[in-house]
Amino acid sequence: MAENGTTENGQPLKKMPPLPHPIKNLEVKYTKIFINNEWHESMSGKKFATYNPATEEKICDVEEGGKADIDKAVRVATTAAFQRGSPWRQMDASGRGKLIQKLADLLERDRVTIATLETMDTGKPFLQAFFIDMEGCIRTLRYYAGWADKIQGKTIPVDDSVLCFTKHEPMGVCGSIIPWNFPLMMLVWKIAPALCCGNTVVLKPAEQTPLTALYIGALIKEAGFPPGVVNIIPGYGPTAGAAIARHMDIDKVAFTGSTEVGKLIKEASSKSNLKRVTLELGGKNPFIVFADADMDLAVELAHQGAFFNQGQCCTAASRIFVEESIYDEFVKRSVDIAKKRVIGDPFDFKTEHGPQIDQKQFNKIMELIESGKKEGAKLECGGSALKDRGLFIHPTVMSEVTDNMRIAKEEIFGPVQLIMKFKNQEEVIRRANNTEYGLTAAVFTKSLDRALALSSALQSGTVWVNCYNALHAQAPFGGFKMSGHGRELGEYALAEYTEVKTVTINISPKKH
Ligand code: NAD
Ligand code: NW8
Repeated sequence: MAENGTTENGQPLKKMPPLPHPIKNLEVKYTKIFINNEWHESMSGKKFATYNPATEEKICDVEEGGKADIDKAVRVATTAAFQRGSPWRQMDASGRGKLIQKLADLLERDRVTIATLETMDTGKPFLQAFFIDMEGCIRTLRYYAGWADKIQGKTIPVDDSVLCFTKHEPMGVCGSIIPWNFPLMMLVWKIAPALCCGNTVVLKPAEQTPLTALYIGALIKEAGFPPGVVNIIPGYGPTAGAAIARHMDIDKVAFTGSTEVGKLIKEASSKSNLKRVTLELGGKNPFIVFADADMDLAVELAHQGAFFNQGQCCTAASRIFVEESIYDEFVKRSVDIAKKRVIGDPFDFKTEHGPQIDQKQFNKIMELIESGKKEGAKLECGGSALKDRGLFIHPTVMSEVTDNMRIAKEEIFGPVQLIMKFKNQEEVIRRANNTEYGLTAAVFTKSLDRALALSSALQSGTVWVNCYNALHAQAPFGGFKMSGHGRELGEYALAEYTEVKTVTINISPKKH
Protein backbone atom coordinates (compact mmCIF):
# COMPACT_ATOMS: atom_id res chain seq x y z
CA MET A 1 0.00 0.00 0.00
CA ALA A 2 1.39 3.42 -0.94
CA GLU A 3 1.77 6.09 1.73
CA ASN A 4 -0.28 8.79 0.03
CA GLY A 5 -3.74 7.42 0.58
CA THR A 6 -3.81 5.39 -2.63
CA THR A 7 -3.18 1.73 -3.36
CA GLU A 8 -0.18 0.67 -5.48
CA ASN A 9 -2.24 0.86 -8.65
CA GLY A 10 -3.41 4.36 -7.88
CA GLN A 11 -6.93 3.62 -6.71
CA PRO A 12 -8.13 5.74 -3.78
CA LEU A 13 -8.20 3.78 -0.51
CA LYS A 14 -11.58 2.82 0.79
CA LYS A 15 -12.03 4.57 4.12
CA MET A 16 -11.96 1.85 6.74
CA PRO A 17 -13.17 2.77 10.21
CA PRO A 18 -10.48 2.21 12.85
CA LEU A 19 -10.80 -1.20 14.52
CA PRO A 20 -12.32 -1.05 17.99
CA HIS A 21 -10.15 -2.38 20.80
CA PRO A 22 -11.66 -4.66 23.43
CA ILE A 23 -11.18 -3.61 27.01
CA LYS A 24 -8.50 -5.58 28.86
CA ASN A 25 -9.48 -6.96 32.27
CA LEU A 26 -12.92 -5.43 32.09
CA GLU A 27 -14.49 -5.26 35.52
CA VAL A 28 -18.05 -6.63 35.66
CA LYS A 29 -20.20 -3.96 37.28
CA TYR A 30 -23.68 -5.47 37.23
CA THR A 31 -24.31 -8.89 38.79
CA LYS A 32 -27.58 -8.36 40.64
CA ILE A 33 -31.24 -8.73 39.75
CA PHE A 34 -32.69 -5.65 37.99
CA ILE A 35 -36.23 -4.89 39.23
CA ASN A 36 -37.95 -1.49 39.38
CA ASN A 37 -34.74 0.25 38.16
CA GLU A 38 -32.93 -1.01 41.28
CA TRP A 39 -30.42 -3.78 41.93
CA HIS A 40 -31.68 -6.59 44.16
CA GLU A 41 -30.19 -9.62 45.85
CA SER A 42 -32.02 -12.89 45.24
CA MET A 43 -34.84 -13.75 47.64
CA SER A 44 -33.27 -17.19 48.19
CA GLY A 45 -29.81 -15.74 48.86
CA LYS A 46 -28.45 -17.96 46.08
CA LYS A 47 -25.93 -17.00 43.41
CA PHE A 48 -24.55 -18.84 40.43
CA ALA A 49 -21.28 -18.59 38.51
CA THR A 50 -20.88 -17.51 34.91
CA TYR A 51 -17.86 -18.75 32.94
CA ASN A 52 -15.77 -17.62 30.01
CA PRO A 53 -16.02 -20.57 27.60
CA ALA A 54 -12.71 -19.65 25.91
CA THR A 55 -10.72 -20.08 29.13
CA GLU A 56 -13.26 -22.07 31.18
CA GLU A 57 -12.49 -19.69 34.04
CA LYS A 58 -15.20 -18.27 36.25
CA ILE A 59 -15.91 -14.63 35.45
CA CYS A 60 -18.02 -13.82 38.51
CA ASP A 61 -21.06 -14.85 40.54
CA VAL A 62 -24.49 -13.51 39.66
CA GLU A 63 -27.59 -13.36 41.87
CA GLU A 64 -29.80 -16.35 41.07
CA GLY A 65 -33.42 -15.39 40.54
CA GLY A 66 -36.19 -17.90 41.24
CA LYS A 67 -39.96 -17.92 41.46
CA ALA A 68 -40.03 -15.36 44.32
CA ASP A 69 -37.93 -12.90 42.32
CA ILE A 70 -40.09 -13.38 39.22
CA ASP A 71 -43.18 -12.70 41.39
CA LYS A 72 -41.56 -9.51 42.70
CA ALA A 73 -40.74 -8.34 39.16
CA VAL A 74 -44.23 -9.14 37.88
CA ARG A 75 -45.77 -7.15 40.73
CA VAL A 76 -43.92 -3.96 39.76
CA ALA A 77 -44.38 -4.61 36.04
CA THR A 78 -48.14 -4.98 36.54
CA THR A 79 -48.87 -2.33 39.12
CA ALA A 80 -46.40 0.53 39.30
CA ALA A 81 -45.45 0.32 35.65
CA PHE A 82 -48.55 -0.77 33.76
CA GLN A 83 -51.58 0.32 35.75
CA ARG A 84 -53.80 3.12 34.45
CA GLY A 85 -52.34 6.52 35.23
CA SER A 86 -48.76 5.24 35.59
CA PRO A 87 -46.03 7.35 33.95
CA TRP A 88 -45.52 4.65 31.33
CA ARG A 89 -49.24 4.46 30.43
CA GLN A 90 -49.60 8.22 30.39
CA MET A 91 -46.57 8.82 28.23
CA ASP A 92 -47.05 10.21 24.74
CA ALA A 93 -46.42 7.43 22.19
CA SER A 94 -43.58 9.52 20.71
CA GLY A 95 -42.05 9.64 24.19
CA ARG A 96 -41.66 5.85 24.12
CA GLY A 97 -39.91 6.19 20.76
CA LYS A 98 -37.54 8.78 22.20
CA LEU A 99 -36.63 6.51 25.11
CA ILE A 100 -35.89 3.60 22.75
CA GLN A 101 -33.73 5.90 20.57
CA LYS A 102 -31.91 7.02 23.71
CA LEU A 103 -31.25 3.39 24.62
CA ALA A 104 -29.81 2.85 21.11
CA ASP A 105 -27.55 5.90 21.63
CA LEU A 106 -26.29 4.43 24.91
CA LEU A 107 -25.55 1.09 23.20
CA GLU A 108 -23.52 3.01 20.62
CA ARG A 109 -21.69 4.93 23.36
CA ASP A 110 -20.80 1.73 25.25
CA ARG A 111 -20.42 -0.45 22.17
CA VAL A 112 -16.85 -1.55 22.99
CA THR A 113 -17.66 -2.37 26.62
CA ILE A 114 -20.78 -4.31 25.76
CA ALA A 115 -19.10 -6.24 22.93
CA THR A 116 -16.21 -7.07 25.29
CA LEU A 117 -18.64 -8.38 27.89
CA GLU A 118 -20.53 -10.41 25.25
CA THR A 119 -17.29 -12.01 24.07
CA MET A 120 -16.22 -12.84 27.64
CA ASP A 121 -19.53 -14.56 28.37
CA THR A 122 -20.15 -16.35 25.02
CA GLY A 123 -16.68 -16.89 23.52
CA LYS A 124 -17.79 -15.39 20.19
CA PRO A 125 -15.09 -13.44 18.33
CA PHE A 126 -14.95 -9.85 19.56
CA LEU A 127 -15.11 -8.32 16.08
CA GLN A 128 -18.32 -10.28 15.39
CA ALA A 129 -19.84 -9.16 18.69
CA PHE A 130 -18.88 -5.58 17.83
CA PHE A 131 -19.84 -5.46 14.15
CA ILE A 132 -22.69 -7.97 13.85
CA ASP A 133 -24.41 -8.42 17.22
CA MET A 134 -24.12 -4.79 18.33
CA GLU A 135 -25.10 -3.51 14.88
CA GLY A 136 -28.17 -5.77 14.81
CA CYS A 137 -29.18 -4.52 18.27
CA ILE A 138 -28.79 -0.84 17.45
CA ARG A 139 -30.65 -1.15 14.14
CA THR A 140 -33.48 -3.11 15.75
CA LEU A 141 -33.89 -0.53 18.52
CA ARG A 142 -33.94 2.39 16.08
CA TYR A 143 -36.39 0.58 13.80
CA TYR A 144 -38.90 -0.02 16.62
CA ALA A 145 -38.34 3.44 18.08
CA GLY A 146 -39.76 4.69 14.79
CA TRP A 147 -42.88 2.55 15.16
CA ALA A 148 -43.84 3.81 18.65
CA ASP A 149 -46.11 6.60 17.37
CA LYS A 150 -47.24 4.89 14.18
CA ILE A 151 -49.20 1.96 15.56
CA GLN A 152 -52.68 2.81 14.37
CA GLY A 153 -56.05 1.14 14.43
CA LYS A 154 -58.69 1.39 11.75
CA THR A 155 -62.13 2.88 11.31
CA ILE A 156 -64.45 0.08 10.26
CA PRO A 157 -67.33 0.82 7.87
CA VAL A 158 -70.65 -0.48 9.25
CA ASP A 159 -73.68 1.79 8.80
CA ASP A 160 -74.67 5.35 9.74
CA SER A 161 -75.91 4.32 13.16
CA VAL A 162 -72.54 3.32 14.57
CA LEU A 163 -68.96 4.46 14.71
CA CYS A 164 -66.77 1.39 14.82
CA PHE A 165 -63.00 1.55 15.24
CA THR A 166 -60.07 -0.50 16.51
CA LYS A 167 -57.32 0.40 18.94
CA HIS A 168 -54.04 -1.52 19.13
CA GLU A 169 -53.40 -1.69 22.85
CA PRO A 170 -50.38 -3.08 24.68
CA MET A 171 -50.88 -6.61 26.04
CA GLY A 172 -49.46 -5.92 29.48
CA VAL A 173 -46.56 -7.76 31.08
CA CYS A 174 -44.44 -9.56 28.50
CA GLY A 175 -42.23 -12.38 29.72
CA SER A 176 -39.10 -13.14 27.69
CA ILE A 177 -36.92 -16.21 27.95
CA ILE A 178 -33.81 -16.08 25.80
CA PRO A 179 -30.88 -18.30 24.82
CA TRP A 180 -27.09 -18.00 25.06
CA ASN A 181 -26.13 -17.94 21.38
CA PHE A 182 -27.04 -14.26 20.76
CA PRO A 183 -27.71 -12.95 24.28
CA LEU A 184 -27.80 -9.26 23.33
CA MET A 185 -29.53 -9.55 19.99
CA MET A 186 -32.26 -11.84 21.36
CA LEU A 187 -32.83 -9.46 24.27
CA VAL A 188 -33.28 -6.54 21.88
CA TRP A 189 -35.53 -8.54 19.50
CA LYS A 190 -37.82 -9.07 22.51
CA ILE A 191 -37.74 -5.74 24.33
CA ALA A 192 -37.76 -3.35 21.35
CA PRO A 193 -41.17 -4.34 19.92
CA ALA A 194 -42.61 -4.91 23.42
CA LEU A 195 -41.66 -1.39 24.55
CA CYS A 196 -42.65 0.46 21.40
CA CYS A 197 -46.16 -0.99 21.80
CA GLY A 198 -46.28 0.19 25.44
CA ASN A 199 -45.87 -3.12 27.29
CA THR A 200 -43.71 -3.88 30.32
CA VAL A 201 -41.12 -6.67 30.33
CA VAL A 202 -39.87 -9.39 32.68
CA LEU A 203 -36.87 -11.01 31.00
CA LYS A 204 -34.75 -14.00 31.94
CA PRO A 205 -31.41 -14.32 30.15
CA ALA A 206 -29.86 -17.79 29.68
CA GLU A 207 -27.97 -19.01 32.74
CA GLN A 208 -24.78 -19.31 30.63
CA THR A 209 -24.84 -15.64 29.55
CA PRO A 210 -26.42 -13.18 32.02
CA LEU A 211 -23.85 -10.37 31.88
CA THR A 212 -24.79 -8.22 28.89
CA ALA A 213 -28.48 -8.34 29.81
CA LEU A 214 -27.66 -6.88 33.22
CA TYR A 215 -25.50 -4.18 31.63
CA ILE A 216 -28.46 -3.25 29.42
CA GLY A 217 -30.50 -2.97 32.66
CA ALA A 218 -28.21 -0.16 33.76
CA LEU A 219 -28.63 1.57 30.39
CA ILE A 220 -32.42 1.23 30.56
CA LYS A 221 -32.36 3.11 33.84
CA GLU A 222 -29.95 5.72 32.46
CA ALA A 223 -32.10 6.22 29.35
CA GLY A 224 -34.96 7.23 31.64
CA PHE A 225 -37.48 4.40 31.35
CA PRO A 226 -39.85 4.56 34.34
CA PRO A 227 -39.16 2.01 37.12
CA GLY A 228 -40.62 -1.44 36.55
CA VAL A 229 -40.99 -1.13 32.77
CA VAL A 230 -38.08 -3.51 32.15
CA ASN A 231 -37.00 -6.10 34.72
CA ILE A 232 -34.13 -8.53 34.22
CA ILE A 233 -33.90 -11.67 36.34
CA PRO A 234 -30.96 -13.99 35.73
CA GLY A 235 -31.59 -17.61 36.71
CA TYR A 236 -32.16 -21.15 35.51
CA GLY A 237 -34.85 -22.48 33.17
CA PRO A 238 -36.75 -24.94 35.34
CA THR A 239 -36.99 -22.37 38.17
CA ALA A 240 -37.07 -18.76 36.99
CA GLY A 241 -37.98 -19.64 33.38
CA ALA A 242 -40.83 -21.93 34.38
CA ALA A 243 -42.12 -19.30 36.83
CA ILE A 244 -42.48 -16.89 33.89
CA ALA A 245 -44.17 -19.49 31.68
CA ARG A 246 -46.83 -20.38 34.25
CA HIS A 247 -47.32 -16.98 35.91
CA MET A 248 -50.97 -15.94 36.17
CA ASP A 249 -50.21 -12.22 35.72
CA ILE A 250 -47.91 -12.42 32.73
CA ASP A 251 -49.91 -11.73 29.59
CA LYS A 252 -47.51 -12.96 26.94
CA VAL A 253 -44.30 -14.93 26.75
CA ALA A 254 -41.71 -14.84 23.97
CA PHE A 255 -39.24 -17.68 23.93
CA THR A 256 -36.18 -18.52 21.84
CA GLY A 257 -34.42 -21.84 22.41
CA SER A 258 -34.93 -25.57 22.01
CA THR A 259 -38.07 -27.20 20.60
CA GLU A 260 -38.27 -29.30 23.72
CA VAL A 261 -38.53 -26.29 26.05
CA GLY A 262 -40.74 -24.48 23.52
CA LYS A 263 -43.31 -27.23 24.02
CA LEU A 264 -43.07 -26.84 27.80
CA ILE A 265 -43.76 -23.11 27.45
CA LYS A 266 -46.97 -23.72 25.48
CA GLU A 267 -48.00 -26.36 27.97
CA ALA A 268 -47.41 -24.01 30.90
CA SER A 269 -49.41 -21.32 29.12
CA SER A 270 -52.38 -23.63 28.63
CA LYS A 271 -52.19 -24.89 32.21
CA SER A 272 -52.09 -21.35 33.65
CA ASN A 273 -53.72 -18.30 32.08
CA LEU A 274 -53.48 -19.02 28.32
CA LYS A 275 -50.94 -16.26 27.97
CA ARG A 276 -50.01 -15.49 24.36
CA VAL A 277 -46.94 -17.40 23.23
CA THR A 278 -44.41 -16.70 20.51
CA LEU A 279 -41.70 -19.24 19.90
CA GLU A 280 -38.49 -19.14 17.87
CA LEU A 281 -37.13 -22.67 17.91
CA GLY A 282 -34.52 -24.49 15.96
CA GLY A 283 -34.08 -25.42 12.34
CA LYS A 284 -32.54 -28.05 10.12
CA ASN A 285 -32.15 -25.55 7.36
CA PRO A 286 -31.64 -26.69 3.76
CA PHE A 287 -29.04 -24.86 1.64
CA ILE A 288 -29.52 -25.90 -1.99
CA VAL A 289 -26.84 -25.42 -4.63
CA PHE A 290 -27.67 -25.99 -8.30
CA ALA A 291 -24.95 -26.66 -10.88
CA ASP A 292 -25.52 -23.24 -12.50
CA ALA A 293 -24.80 -21.34 -9.25
CA ASP A 294 -21.91 -18.94 -8.72
CA MET A 295 -19.65 -21.57 -7.16
CA ASP A 296 -17.36 -19.18 -5.25
CA LEU A 297 -20.34 -17.45 -3.67
CA ALA A 298 -22.15 -20.68 -2.79
CA VAL A 299 -19.06 -22.28 -1.24
CA GLU A 300 -18.27 -19.19 0.83
CA LEU A 301 -21.84 -18.64 2.07
CA ALA A 302 -22.35 -22.35 2.83
CA HIS A 303 -19.18 -22.17 4.92
CA GLN A 304 -20.31 -19.03 6.76
CA GLY A 305 -23.82 -20.43 7.08
CA ALA A 306 -22.56 -23.61 8.72
CA PHE A 307 -19.79 -22.17 10.91
CA PHE A 308 -20.90 -18.64 11.85
CA ASN A 309 -21.10 -18.31 15.65
CA GLN A 310 -19.44 -21.75 15.97
CA GLY A 311 -22.52 -23.27 14.32
CA GLN A 312 -24.65 -22.14 17.26
CA CYS A 313 -27.36 -20.46 15.18
CA CYS A 314 -31.01 -21.30 14.73
CA THR A 315 -30.34 -20.30 11.10
CA ALA A 316 -27.33 -22.62 10.68
CA ALA A 317 -27.04 -24.09 7.17
CA SER A 318 -27.25 -27.61 8.51
CA ARG A 319 -28.25 -29.60 5.41
CA ILE A 320 -26.32 -28.61 2.32
CA PHE A 321 -27.73 -30.19 -0.86
CA VAL A 322 -25.44 -29.98 -3.88
CA GLU A 323 -26.33 -31.01 -7.43
CA GLU A 324 -24.57 -34.20 -8.49
CA SER A 325 -22.40 -32.75 -11.30
CA ILE A 326 -20.64 -30.23 -9.01
CA TYR A 327 -20.72 -32.28 -5.79
CA ASP A 328 -17.07 -33.40 -5.67
CA GLU A 329 -15.75 -29.94 -6.52
CA PHE A 330 -18.04 -28.33 -3.94
CA VAL A 331 -16.90 -30.71 -1.19
CA LYS A 332 -13.24 -30.18 -2.06
CA ARG A 333 -13.53 -26.38 -1.95
CA SER A 334 -15.57 -26.47 1.27
CA VAL A 335 -12.92 -28.61 2.95
CA ASP A 336 -10.16 -26.25 1.79
CA ILE A 337 -11.75 -23.21 3.41
CA ALA A 338 -12.90 -25.09 6.54
CA LYS A 339 -9.26 -26.07 7.16
CA LYS A 340 -8.23 -22.42 6.85
CA ARG A 341 -10.81 -21.08 9.32
CA VAL A 342 -8.82 -19.44 12.12
CA ILE A 343 -9.65 -20.84 15.56
CA GLY A 344 -8.40 -19.24 18.74
CA ASP A 345 -8.65 -16.50 21.33
CA PRO A 346 -11.93 -14.66 20.63
CA PHE A 347 -10.23 -11.36 21.45
CA ASP A 348 -7.58 -11.87 18.76
CA PHE A 349 -8.55 -9.91 15.62
CA LYS A 350 -7.50 -12.80 13.35
CA THR A 351 -9.86 -15.23 15.07
CA GLU A 352 -12.93 -16.32 13.11
CA HIS A 353 -13.94 -19.20 15.35
CA GLY A 354 -14.28 -19.49 19.13
CA PRO A 355 -15.29 -22.19 21.60
CA GLN A 356 -18.68 -23.86 22.06
CA ILE A 357 -20.74 -22.40 24.90
CA ASP A 358 -20.34 -25.18 27.49
CA GLN A 359 -19.43 -28.80 28.17
CA LYS A 360 -23.00 -30.02 27.65
CA GLN A 361 -23.19 -28.59 24.12
CA PHE A 362 -19.63 -29.75 23.39
CA ASN A 363 -20.50 -33.33 24.37
CA LYS A 364 -23.71 -33.30 22.33
CA ILE A 365 -21.82 -32.15 19.22
CA MET A 366 -19.02 -34.71 19.61
CA GLU A 367 -21.57 -37.46 20.13
CA LEU A 368 -23.44 -36.50 16.96
CA ILE A 369 -20.20 -36.42 14.94
CA GLU A 370 -19.45 -39.96 16.16
CA SER A 371 -22.96 -41.12 15.23
CA GLY A 372 -22.46 -39.68 11.73
CA LYS A 373 -19.23 -41.63 11.28
CA LYS A 374 -20.89 -44.84 12.52
CA GLU A 375 -23.83 -44.36 10.17
CA GLY A 376 -21.48 -44.12 7.20
CA ALA A 377 -20.87 -40.41 6.55
CA LYS A 378 -17.34 -39.53 5.41
CA LEU A 379 -15.37 -37.25 7.73
CA GLU A 380 -13.53 -34.87 5.38
CA CYS A 381 -11.88 -32.69 8.02
CA GLY A 382 -12.15 -31.71 11.68
CA GLY A 383 -14.20 -34.00 13.87
CA SER A 384 -12.06 -33.39 16.92
CA ALA A 385 -11.45 -30.90 19.69
CA LEU A 386 -8.40 -28.66 19.96
CA LYS A 387 -5.85 -30.62 21.97
CA ASP A 388 -4.76 -27.97 24.44
CA ARG A 389 -8.05 -26.20 25.06
CA GLY A 390 -11.37 -27.42 26.36
CA LEU A 391 -14.37 -26.30 24.39
CA PHE A 392 -12.98 -25.61 20.91
CA ILE A 393 -14.01 -27.94 18.06
CA HIS A 394 -12.25 -27.93 14.67
CA PRO A 395 -14.58 -26.93 11.82
CA THR A 396 -15.88 -30.27 10.63
CA VAL A 397 -17.03 -31.21 7.12
CA MET A 398 -18.85 -34.48 6.41
CA SER A 399 -19.75 -35.71 2.94
CA GLU A 400 -21.75 -38.69 1.67
CA VAL A 401 -24.42 -37.79 4.19
CA THR A 402 -27.85 -39.38 3.63
CA ASP A 403 -31.24 -38.18 4.84
CA ASN A 404 -31.88 -40.97 7.33
CA MET A 405 -28.74 -40.37 9.41
CA ARG A 406 -29.20 -38.73 12.82
CA ILE A 407 -26.87 -35.89 11.82
CA ALA A 408 -29.20 -35.10 8.91
CA LYS A 409 -32.28 -34.99 11.12
CA GLU A 410 -31.28 -33.50 14.49
CA GLU A 411 -30.13 -29.99 15.20
CA ILE A 412 -26.40 -30.25 15.99
CA PHE A 413 -25.80 -26.61 17.01
CA GLY A 414 -22.09 -26.95 16.40
CA PRO A 415 -19.41 -26.42 13.72
CA VAL A 416 -20.41 -29.34 11.51
CA GLN A 417 -21.06 -28.89 7.79
CA LEU A 418 -23.03 -31.74 6.20
CA ILE A 419 -23.00 -32.07 2.42
CA MET A 420 -25.55 -34.18 0.57
CA LYS A 421 -25.96 -34.94 -3.13
CA PHE A 422 -29.10 -34.47 -5.27
CA LYS A 423 -30.08 -35.24 -8.86
CA ASN A 424 -33.01 -32.98 -9.74
CA GLN A 425 -35.25 -30.15 -8.61
CA GLU A 426 -38.35 -32.15 -7.61
CA GLU A 427 -36.25 -34.53 -5.56
CA VAL A 428 -34.41 -31.77 -3.70
CA ILE A 429 -37.64 -29.90 -2.88
CA ARG A 430 -39.15 -33.05 -1.42
CA ARG A 431 -36.04 -33.83 0.64
CA ALA A 432 -35.57 -30.24 1.82
CA ASN A 433 -39.16 -30.18 3.11
CA ASN A 434 -38.94 -33.60 4.71
CA THR A 435 -38.35 -32.30 8.26
CA GLU A 436 -40.43 -31.17 11.19
CA TYR A 437 -38.60 -27.86 11.14
CA GLY A 438 -39.16 -24.90 8.82
CA LEU A 439 -37.11 -21.88 9.83
CA THR A 440 -34.94 -20.91 6.85
CA ALA A 441 -33.92 -22.26 3.46
CA ALA A 442 -31.46 -21.03 0.86
CA VAL A 443 -31.20 -21.53 -2.90
CA PHE A 444 -28.16 -20.86 -5.06
CA THR A 445 -28.86 -20.64 -8.78
CA LYS A 446 -28.62 -18.15 -11.64
CA SER A 447 -32.02 -19.21 -12.99
CA LEU A 448 -34.77 -16.79 -12.04
CA ASP A 449 -37.45 -19.39 -12.81
CA ARG A 450 -35.87 -21.92 -10.52
CA ALA A 451 -35.31 -19.35 -7.74
CA LEU A 452 -38.98 -18.37 -7.86
CA ALA A 453 -40.21 -21.97 -8.06
CA LEU A 454 -38.19 -22.93 -4.98
CA SER A 455 -39.18 -19.80 -3.06
CA SER A 456 -42.76 -21.02 -3.38
CA ALA A 457 -42.13 -24.70 -2.80
CA LEU A 458 -39.89 -24.55 0.28
CA GLN A 459 -41.74 -24.76 3.59
CA SER A 460 -39.89 -22.23 5.73
CA GLY A 461 -40.40 -18.80 7.25
CA THR A 462 -37.50 -17.38 5.28
CA VAL A 463 -36.05 -18.23 1.87
CA TRP A 464 -32.71 -16.71 0.89
CA VAL A 465 -31.72 -16.68 -2.77
CA ASN A 466 -28.01 -16.26 -3.48
CA CYS A 467 -27.48 -14.84 0.01
CA TYR A 468 -27.42 -16.12 3.60
CA ASN A 469 -28.15 -14.87 7.12
CA ALA A 470 -29.56 -11.78 5.43
CA LEU A 471 -31.50 -10.50 8.44
CA HIS A 472 -33.00 -7.02 8.55
CA ALA A 473 -34.80 -5.24 11.37
CA GLN A 474 -37.63 -4.41 8.95
CA ALA A 475 -38.16 -7.95 7.62
CA PRO A 476 -40.08 -10.56 9.66
CA PHE A 477 -38.28 -13.65 10.90
CA GLY A 478 -39.83 -16.85 12.24
CA GLY A 479 -40.64 -20.45 11.65
CA PHE A 480 -43.09 -22.67 9.81
CA LYS A 481 -43.97 -26.03 11.39
CA MET A 482 -42.09 -26.90 14.58
CA SER A 483 -39.59 -24.06 14.16
CA GLY A 484 -41.94 -21.71 15.90
CA HIS A 485 -45.03 -19.61 16.23
CA GLY A 486 -45.36 -15.96 15.35
CA ARG A 487 -42.82 -13.59 13.89
CA GLU A 488 -40.10 -11.36 15.26
CA LEU A 489 -38.78 -8.19 13.61
CA GLY A 490 -40.54 -6.05 11.06
CA GLU A 491 -44.08 -4.74 11.24
CA TYR A 492 -45.42 -8.27 11.74
CA ALA A 493 -43.89 -8.49 15.23
CA LEU A 494 -46.12 -5.61 16.38
CA ALA A 495 -49.10 -7.95 16.13
CA GLU A 496 -47.44 -10.21 18.71
CA TYR A 497 -47.24 -7.38 21.24
CA THR A 498 -50.65 -5.72 20.87
CA GLU A 499 -54.26 -6.68 21.48
CA VAL A 500 -56.82 -5.35 19.05
CA LYS A 501 -59.78 -3.72 20.74
CA THR A 502 -62.98 -3.05 18.78
CA VAL A 503 -64.98 -0.05 19.96
CA THR A 504 -68.50 0.36 18.60
CA ILE A 505 -70.36 3.58 19.43
CA ASN A 506 -74.04 4.05 18.90
CA ILE A 507 -74.41 7.42 17.19
CA SER A 508 -78.09 7.11 16.35
CA PRO A 509 -79.75 6.62 19.76
CA LYS A 510 -83.29 6.27 18.35
CA LYS A 511 -82.47 3.10 16.42
CA HIS A 512 -80.84 1.28 19.36
P1 NAD B 1 -32.94 -24.32 26.22
O1 NAD B 1 -34.12 -24.31 25.35
O2 NAD B 1 -32.96 -25.21 27.43
O3 NAD B 1 -32.61 -22.84 26.76
C1 NAD B 1 -33.16 -21.64 26.27
C2 NAD B 1 -33.71 -20.80 27.43
O4 NAD B 1 -34.79 -21.52 28.00
C3 NAD B 1 -32.73 -20.52 28.56
O5 NAD B 1 -32.95 -19.22 29.06
C4 NAD B 1 -33.13 -21.55 29.60
O6 NAD B 1 -32.79 -21.16 30.92
C5 NAD B 1 -34.63 -21.59 29.42
N1 NAD B 1 -35.29 -22.81 29.93
C6 NAD B 1 -34.79 -24.06 30.02
N2 NAD B 1 -35.70 -24.89 30.55
C7 NAD B 1 -36.82 -24.17 30.80
C8 NAD B 1 -38.10 -24.46 31.35
N3 NAD B 1 -38.40 -25.69 31.76
N4 NAD B 1 -39.01 -23.47 31.44
C9 NAD B 1 -38.72 -22.23 31.03
N5 NAD B 1 -37.52 -21.88 30.53
C10 NAD B 1 -36.57 -22.84 30.40
O7 NAD B 1 -31.69 -24.67 25.34
P2 NAD B 1 -30.25 -25.28 25.80
O8 NAD B 1 -30.42 -26.44 26.72
O9 NAD B 1 -29.38 -24.17 26.23
O10 NAD B 1 -29.75 -25.85 24.40
C11 NAD B 1 -30.23 -27.09 23.94
C12 NAD B 1 -30.46 -27.08 22.45
O11 NAD B 1 -31.44 -26.09 22.12
C13 NAD B 1 -29.26 -26.67 21.62
O12 NAD B 1 -28.39 -27.74 21.39
C14 NAD B 1 -29.91 -26.19 20.37
O13 NAD B 1 -30.23 -27.28 19.54
C15 NAD B 1 -31.18 -25.54 20.86
N6 NAD B 1 -31.04 -24.06 20.99
C16 NAD B 1 -31.63 -23.29 20.04
C17 NAD B 1 -31.49 -21.91 20.10
C18 NAD B 1 -32.10 -21.02 19.07
O14 NAD B 1 -31.60 -19.93 18.83
N7 NAD B 1 -33.21 -21.42 18.46
C19 NAD B 1 -30.74 -21.32 21.11
C20 NAD B 1 -30.17 -22.14 22.09
C21 NAD B 1 -30.33 -23.51 22.01
C1 NW8 C 1 -31.11 -7.55 13.08
C2 NW8 C 1 -30.13 -8.46 12.74
C3 NW8 C 1 -29.16 -8.16 11.81
C4 NW8 C 1 -28.15 -9.14 11.45
C5 NW8 C 1 -27.08 -9.01 10.57
C6 NW8 C 1 -25.38 -10.65 9.84
C7 NW8 C 1 -24.94 -11.95 9.98
C8 NW8 C 1 -25.61 -12.83 10.85
C9 NW8 C 1 -26.72 -12.39 11.58
C10 NW8 C 1 -27.12 -11.06 11.41
C11 NW8 C 1 -31.14 -6.30 12.49
C12 NW8 C 1 -30.18 -5.98 11.53
C13 NW8 C 1 -29.18 -6.90 11.19
C14 NW8 C 1 -27.47 -13.30 12.45
C15 NW8 C 1 -28.08 -12.87 13.62
C16 NW8 C 1 -28.86 -13.72 14.40
C17 NW8 C 1 -29.01 -15.03 14.01
C18 NW8 C 1 -28.39 -15.49 12.86
C19 NW8 C 1 -27.65 -14.62 12.09
N1 NW8 C 1 -28.14 -10.39 11.95
N2 NW8 C 1 -26.46 -10.23 10.55
CL1 NW8 C 1 -29.96 -16.12 14.97
